[in-house]
Formats: sequence, C-alpha cells, structure tokens
Amino acid sequence: MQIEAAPFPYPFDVSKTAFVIIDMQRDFIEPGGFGETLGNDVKLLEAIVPATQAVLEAWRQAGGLVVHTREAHQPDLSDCPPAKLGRGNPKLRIGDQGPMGRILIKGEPGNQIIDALAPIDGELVIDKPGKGAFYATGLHVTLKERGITHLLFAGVTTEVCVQTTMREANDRGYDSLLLEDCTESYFPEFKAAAVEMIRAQGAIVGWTAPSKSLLAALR
Ligand code: TIU
Repeated sequence: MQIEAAPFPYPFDVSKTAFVIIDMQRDFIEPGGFGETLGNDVKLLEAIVPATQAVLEAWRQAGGLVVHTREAHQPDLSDCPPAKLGRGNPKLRIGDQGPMGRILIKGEPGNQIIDALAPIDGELVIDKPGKGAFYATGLHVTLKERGITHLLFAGVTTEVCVQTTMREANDRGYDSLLLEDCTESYFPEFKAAAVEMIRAQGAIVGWTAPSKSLLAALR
C-alpha cells in the first residue's frame, strides 16, 4: 500500500505498521488538567478528535496494531525528575490535586484517554514519564517483537510529545508518517513549523499527509 504524502509517497504494509496515538488524555484536552495549568487554551485541541476517531476506526477495521500513549507519572513521583517538576510557572504542578485528580498521575481521572478514543482489548497502552514514548518504556522492544517497522502518528501536542516521539522513532530506524489533521498544538504556528520540519530535507524525520490520504489507501 502507499499513502499520498509529503515530501513523496509513503509505502507501508498494514501488518508491519502501528497507529500511534500520542497523549489524547483529559490532562491535555479538557479544562483543569496539565495543559491548562501551564497557561494554555485547551479548547484548540479537541478539533482533531473526529478525524482521529475516523482513522482509529478504519485502522481497527484493517486489522492494524494500535498503540495509545499517556504522559503519566507514578503517584510517588519517583519517575519525575526535579527538572521536569520545577519547570514552567504553572498554577498546579505535576502531582498536585486538581479538578480531575492529581495532575499527570497514573490512574487519576485526568490521566485517562478521552472516551472518544478509548483503547479496546488488544491495543497497547504505554505510560511514559517523558515527552518521547521511547524513553523509559518498553515500546521499542514490543514493536520489534511484533515486527513493526512503520509508524503512523496522531495526537498532542505536535511540537512536544508527537515530534519528540517521531524523532526517537527515526533514530531507531522506523519510517514514520504524521497525520496532519490528527495532531494539534496549543500554538498553531508551532504545529505548522513542526509539520514543515518533519518532512523537510527529503523526510529528515518522516512523512506527513492528511488523514484522507490514509483512508483512501485503506479503502
Ligand atoms: N505542554 C505541551 O505542549 N505538551 C506536553 O507537555 N505534553 C505532550 O505534548 N503530550
């Protein structure tokens, strides 16, 4: 199969490809979570939910592997470096009690993936303490065991957790593609720049394409 993509078409085989949805959790998308405590307007992010849901349904239908990630810390914060805890000037810090439970803590209501994109049986859910999904997780080993060589990306935020994970994936030898209308940032100009820099220089990090190109390939 092939997706019409930039900077050139992206060939892939469903059986060797995973759809990776980065951090579509309440902490980033709903008011009262980590995203809002950092001073962001979280309303911007929900726009990608319908397109991401459409891809998720099509990918499940095609029998492809789905990976969901969550930015999540242990309740005792043993996996949260002081540098991360102290960064920024948030109203509430990681581990503080907020309206959706403790900010960015595993198991809390705010840390759950939004209902519209909730994982189902057989899908992988990776809790990650960093911005990248490969750091301090078993993701690379799990993907290699399953023969995965290609990754399709959706999720938030484009220039933080999505781009970091795509760069980690690139250095580990995966061919990655970012679905442009299935990713968003609190800063539209940062999303636009991230999309450009990923596909620049002959796909230096990976490919990008609108979700309709993937849906057309799967039909
Ligand atoms: N703040 C921000 O843009 N993002 C994050 O902190 N994490 C993710 O991108 N998931």
